[in-house]
Amino acid sequence: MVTFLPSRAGRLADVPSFARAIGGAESNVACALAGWGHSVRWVSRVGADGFGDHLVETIAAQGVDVRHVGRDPQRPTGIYFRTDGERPTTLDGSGAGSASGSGSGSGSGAGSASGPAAGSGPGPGPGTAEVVYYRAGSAASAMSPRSVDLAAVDDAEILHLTGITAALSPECLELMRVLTGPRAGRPLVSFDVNYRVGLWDRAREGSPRVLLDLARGCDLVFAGEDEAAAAWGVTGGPYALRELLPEPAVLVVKQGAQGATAFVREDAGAVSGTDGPQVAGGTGGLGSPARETVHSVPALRVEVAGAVGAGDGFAAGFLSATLRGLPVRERLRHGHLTAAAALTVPGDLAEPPPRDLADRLAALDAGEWG
Ligand code: KDG
Repeated sequence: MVTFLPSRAGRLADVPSFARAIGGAESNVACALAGWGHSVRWVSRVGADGFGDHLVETIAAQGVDVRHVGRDPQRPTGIYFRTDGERPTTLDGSGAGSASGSGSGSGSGAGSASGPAAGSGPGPGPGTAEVVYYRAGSAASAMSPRSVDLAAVDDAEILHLTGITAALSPECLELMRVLTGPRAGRPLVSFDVNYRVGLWDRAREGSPRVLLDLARGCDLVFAGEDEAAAAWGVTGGPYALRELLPEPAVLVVKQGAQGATAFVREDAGAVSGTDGPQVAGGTGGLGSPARETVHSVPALRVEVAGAVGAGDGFAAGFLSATLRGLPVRERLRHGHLTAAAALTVPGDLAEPPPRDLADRLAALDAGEWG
């Protein structure tokens, strides 16, 4: 998506101008991974318009393979505007707790409307950030199992998806069901729940409950405690969420200011870790509870310039470290470090921390972290 960032804080109605930037959860993750030299492909659809050109050119310039990004001559590229709250924001490195937070919290605050201004209701009070989407009927919303080349999607070690795509249209939801479903040659599937309140119409089929079904089909799931509460009504901490979502071999629960907790099943294959205490989990399905390790890492505290995109940074850091086979604790730390980098810039896209520095920080002793 093209993102418009406000020139100053205040209500959308009062902001005089906006700067163009790029956003979009999946492409944010792709750019961060490419920044560390991973080979990354972004598969999507944008309009055959100037905004589409801008997205494709900018994302390609980050080193991402964009050859499978379709151009739609009939539909526009999705865009959105957002505002900054009036209240200064101080966040932990996980990105939780802001009006628009998208960090190691869930980012579920983003989103007030899926079409032009629809549903945004009365103006927000001071301190409340607004997000207004103009994406109903966008090129991306027309993606479907027919328009996406499955071979291009599956030609990867890890396929990363987010719940935002599922909310865009019934066709997109159908695509997400295919991508998270069983099929020959499926790579490991990673899924960031990314519950965006404004994109879901609870009344129609496809309420956020559908995100739970999609998550159950994936190998590695990122979920914020706050979004799990909002979307599925589950409260009670990471173990309660694990109980609700026992299927993924790896479940990362983002706990905002507290940090993040990863549950990693022993039989997780390529995404399993070797470190951490073994605990018996009731997660192995009928009759055979799988054993799993549980790891918690506190978040970092940083000065926040903008919270949106921090959750994508977290996912990118965790995925990069997973691809490199690092211990689970270090995967979580890479997640926090990359989220922290995203929090310190106003837009979604931040330069990821240099890899050697991040590796050194991620390997610190427990007492030195934070
Ligand atoms: O995670 C950041 C995204 O929320 C933002 O870039 C825009 O993809 C977006 C969305 O639909 O909210």
